[in-house]
Amino acid sequence: MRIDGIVLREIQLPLVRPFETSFGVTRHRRILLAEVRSEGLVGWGECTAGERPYFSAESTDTCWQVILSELGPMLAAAPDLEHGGDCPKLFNQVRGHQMAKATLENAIWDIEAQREALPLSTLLGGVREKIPCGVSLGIQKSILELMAIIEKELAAGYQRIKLKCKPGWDVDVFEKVRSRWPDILLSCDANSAYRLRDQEHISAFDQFDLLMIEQPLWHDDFFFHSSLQKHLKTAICLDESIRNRRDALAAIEMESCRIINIKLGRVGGFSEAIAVHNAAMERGVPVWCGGMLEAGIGRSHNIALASLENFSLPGDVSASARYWAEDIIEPEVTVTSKGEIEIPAIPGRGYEVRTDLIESLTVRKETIRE
Ligand code: OSB
Ligand code: MG
Repeated sequence: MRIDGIVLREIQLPLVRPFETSFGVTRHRRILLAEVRSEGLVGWGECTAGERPYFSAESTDTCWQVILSELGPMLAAAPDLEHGGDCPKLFNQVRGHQMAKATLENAIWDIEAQREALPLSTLLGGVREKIPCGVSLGIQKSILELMAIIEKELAAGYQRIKLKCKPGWDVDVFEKVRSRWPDILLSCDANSAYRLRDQEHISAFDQFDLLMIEQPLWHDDFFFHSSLQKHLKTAICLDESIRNRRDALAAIEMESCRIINIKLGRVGGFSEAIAVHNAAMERGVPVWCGGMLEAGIGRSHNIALASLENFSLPGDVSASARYWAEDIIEPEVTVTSKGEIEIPAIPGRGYEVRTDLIESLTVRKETIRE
């Protein structure tokens, strides 16, 4: 495919309510969108980097810089690009910067699905017609407020509740939630808030029958998660630590986790996400699709990815309205009363991009051509 041009832009979008994790509070998103034009088709990519480099080393601004100065020009000049799957090799010389790479690679898959007139999920090898959904609930001002939110999300049908946690917002919270809802699928996500000295404290989580404890220790660690997992009944799930297939293999081999969260941005795009998925499936390790407070384009890509067979646990991909007053796609993402998202069965990403709305939200824009 010939690349005719890439428009990189930043949009700003306020969240309907703040989202607090152990690493900070997000109120407004600054999201990069890549619009790749090729032979009459337009593919979209959404960058999942945070505003600050707190989840990983990348941020909205590092991605802007790397796409403009390195990856965008490489893509615009690519001699014989045919598939989304050709991108990792094309970008190989640039080390790291997975979220920046994913922004462009995913746009190429988006184009390829249109070119082949296949639903993106089918192009990726997906087998599901709908995906099971959970919600990720940020740290709240009080347990009472959290309980009210859980009540609402369960009534909406969501199949799993994930609680963000950190020292001081963990055991007491799990205790209250578990005693009110003894049977729900419940998990927690520490985003690396604990250290080895907390091992006894984390072991106390075992009494709450959690589906998993997500990323309790360092963002880049396998070794100490492996030793912690030996002391826990509850499965550890790794998020931040898994940047590629090799990481997944190491984590599985070392028994650093029993479940893997796959995020498109964190692993560098659809190709590597599929590779992580396959490696985990071959070894009997279930995966689920994580979220990064995406707007509609990223959300639609997550939905397509989660149609693959081994995405057997409810993920963090949920309805647009939980995050946005108005999403940048049409229709917005909705969840059935059974807590499922139906995978669009139409060619491409399955949702229209609202270009006028995007234009009005744009705060900076650059065009990249060969
Ligand atoms: O660790 O899964 C995470 C949001 C921002 C950064 C990291 C994480 C999250 C979430 C939200 O948990 C998931 C969502 O998009 O709903
Ligand atoms: Mg996480």
